[in-house]
Amino acid sequence: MNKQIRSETHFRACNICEAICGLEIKVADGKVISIRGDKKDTFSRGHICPKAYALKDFQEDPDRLTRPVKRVGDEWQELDWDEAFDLVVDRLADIRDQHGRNAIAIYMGNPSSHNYGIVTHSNYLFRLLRTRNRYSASSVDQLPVQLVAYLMYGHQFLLPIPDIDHTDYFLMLGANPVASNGSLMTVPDVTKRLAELKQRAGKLVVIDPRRTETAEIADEHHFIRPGTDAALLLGMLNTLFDEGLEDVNALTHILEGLESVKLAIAPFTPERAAPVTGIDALNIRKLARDLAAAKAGICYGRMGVSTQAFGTLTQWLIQMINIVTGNFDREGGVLFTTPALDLLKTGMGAGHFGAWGSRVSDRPEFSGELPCAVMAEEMQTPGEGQIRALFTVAGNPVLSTPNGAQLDEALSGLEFMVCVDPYINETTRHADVILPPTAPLEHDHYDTLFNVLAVRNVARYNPPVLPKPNDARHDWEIFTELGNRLAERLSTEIDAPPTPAEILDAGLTVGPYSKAAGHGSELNLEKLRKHAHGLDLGPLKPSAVDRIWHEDGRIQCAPPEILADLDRAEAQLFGAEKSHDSLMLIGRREIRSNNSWIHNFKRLVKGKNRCVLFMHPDDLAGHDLEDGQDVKVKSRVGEVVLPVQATEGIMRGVVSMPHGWGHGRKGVRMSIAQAHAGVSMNDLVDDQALDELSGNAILNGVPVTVH
Ligand SMILES: Nc1nc2c(c(=O)[nH]1)N[C@H]1C(S)=C(S)[C@@H](COP(=O)(O)OP(=O)(O)OC[C@H]3O[C@@H](n4cnc5c(=O)[nH]c(N)nc54)[C@H](O)[C@@H]3O)O[C@H]1N2
Ligand SMILES: Nc1nc2c(c(=O)[nH]1)N[C@H]1C(S)=C(S)[C@@H](COP(=O)(O)OP(=O)(O)OC[C@H]3O[C@@H](n4cnc5c(=O)[nH]c(N)nc54)[C@H](O)[C@@H]3O)O[C@H]1N2
Ligand code: SF4
Ligand SMILES: [Mo]
Repeated sequence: MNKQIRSETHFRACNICEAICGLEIKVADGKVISIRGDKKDTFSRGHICPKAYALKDFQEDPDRLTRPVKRVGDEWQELDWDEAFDLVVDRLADIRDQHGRNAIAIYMGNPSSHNYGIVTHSNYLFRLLRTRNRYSASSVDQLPVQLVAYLMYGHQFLLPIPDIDHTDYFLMLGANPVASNGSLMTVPDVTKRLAELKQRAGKLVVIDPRRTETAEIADEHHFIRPGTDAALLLGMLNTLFDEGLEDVNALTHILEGLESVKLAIAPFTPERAAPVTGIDALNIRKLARDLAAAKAGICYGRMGVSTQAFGTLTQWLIQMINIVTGNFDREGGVLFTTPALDLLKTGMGAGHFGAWGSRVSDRPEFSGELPCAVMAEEMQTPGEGQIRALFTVAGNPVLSTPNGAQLDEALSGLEFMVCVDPYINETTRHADVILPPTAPLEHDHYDTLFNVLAVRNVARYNPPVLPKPNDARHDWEIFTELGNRLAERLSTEIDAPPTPAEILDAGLTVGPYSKAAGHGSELNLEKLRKHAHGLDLGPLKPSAVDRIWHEDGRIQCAPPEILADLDRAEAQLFGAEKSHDSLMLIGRREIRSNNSWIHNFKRLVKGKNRCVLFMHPDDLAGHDLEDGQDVKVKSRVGEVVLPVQATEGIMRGVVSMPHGWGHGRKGVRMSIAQAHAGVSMNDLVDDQALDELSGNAILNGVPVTVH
């Protein structure tokens, strides 16, 4: 007779990507038996993608570390937590005593922002270190977006978010949400929302050097030469002024510097942008006119336009185009969110820029972080302030940051390295000590950051799905423990922090839906607990007049740093002779990967090899190459070999490969990933070529040759 297995059902947001889908997770006998989309989730409405099952695979992965380990030669020895914490604190304190505080570097990776315990507690430790060598995945990602928000609106996280559900015209540059599920636009179920846009007779227009999954469902798609979006947007803004299409009336009283902008961009006509971008002048004018004519429209650009040579200029132009067309702070345009936990008012600093430069090549800091492209040179160049030790949290910079091979080499020369990470991967294999946290389903969850970026105001708290194993530590507990011990060692007094849930509760009760803010009923943790499927707090609403962070309450349209960068654009984008020998390499995301860390799960890597180079058939023919052949791709800094795949879905002169592969390095202990190793795109990305203004990496538009 079959034994009846009693299962329990849990609701939990997925923490893998920015879409934060609600999941229904069934558990029996302490094991996950099914994961489905939560149909009752107010925000994601049952949406789910194949990556969600990785939460089960992650939980059960025999390669995942559950106890601290110490490297002894090529071997790893288990430690108990006490020993591990003492070892780490001793080594860090010694190095700090001997070489000064900047000798210890910190790198924080992407999952840090999906893990609220890391958001609330990492600084409990890191502020004690007071190092200027702080790095994160931001400088291979959205740094220009934050910098522009800081300069224009006064706070690095005051970001206008596309009101996708109410727009009539969505102009999208360098983003592929159908594969990525959206970014700096938390939008579960994006494909359905884009279909709804079309049902209301709205339009989706995509600008991308590749005909992506998103371009496939768009009304219009224009190929663009990689790295030239600033020229396109300059041509569009120029058209808006030139043809009198401005519509800033509602904002006039809070706009500062609009006339300077008009003057500064006057030389950059669509006619000049056409040969640079490959989009003809008439189409550039039409894009500007269509956006201006829409009842409510959006101009939005993500990875493809943030990680290019003029990333900051491009992100500024996107803001300016939304402002000038009247779509900034308009329903159906782009708006600031009103999150239940208002990070801007509870601890997230407004930011600062250029307060110091990196030691070796004087790249500017932003909000206390240096560009991660300089990490290796800061490790390898002797002198005072040289990095001797590295602390990584939820990051894999060897596969994720420019010139990964050089960083790989630099890590092997460090005196000490500690990683808070569950895996021995391409980066953490260099560690002296690895401190593995509990798995996602073993701790509670709140999206501190992604609720700030969501296309609706929403809030959702989830208790743990599975019990915390004996003798395991959450990420936040690791930081608390290390912080306490380091404080003692440094004879510094610190107050023990509350738990993440207590911090959340306190934040909610001073937030915009609290009694303190005039709401009849208090939104606190207790109330959130009663709404397992999330709480919908309504659509985005105009609020800019009260929200601009600058002291004078005005939007700074013409930050001097940015206007000055127009000279560089004139010289390098419009003035330079184009080389036609090399191809331009761009990146690619696909639905079953998430950066570098979910290739160890069989169901996500099975099937044909995805780490291939896309190339136009004409370029293949021009290079005497055949579809399916292995090719050598070379850049200034490195070379990789991978199969080439012919496709007409990519612009001539452009090739594309995904990042996050390259698991074949010696010492990695992720058996399935190693069996599907691929090669790393970042072995080709140049650490010396950056967006000069922000220091952000250029991951798109890397000159390469293919043999
Ligand atoms: N060429 C190229 N390079 C790119 C990009 C690109 O498009 N092209 N994209 C860039 C972007 S946008 C990003 S965000 C970066 C990502 O760069 P990284 O953040 O450096 O890399 P990830 O692959 O996200 O590595 C995540 C690490 O976190 C660990 N981890 C997962 N969950 C947890 C957790 O809950 N706690 C802890 N402590 N650890 C955890 C994993 O084991 C893994 O080691 O890559 C960038 N690099
Ligand atoms: N499945 C999956 N989802 C993810 C991730 C993942 O790795 N896999 N990573 C997550 C992370 S960390 C992030 S930051 C987001 C990123 O989310 P998105 O930005 O939406 O994703 P990408 O696929 O990087 O989109 C960049 C697009 O820019 C195009 N592009 C390249 N160069 C240029 C250019 O010069 N101009 C223009 N106009 N376009 C260009 C590329 O062809 C690509 O289609 O995705 C998140 N979601
Ligand atoms: S789209 Fe993102 S958040 Fe949603 S299930 Fe997939 S990985 Fe998770
Ligand atoms: Mo990212």
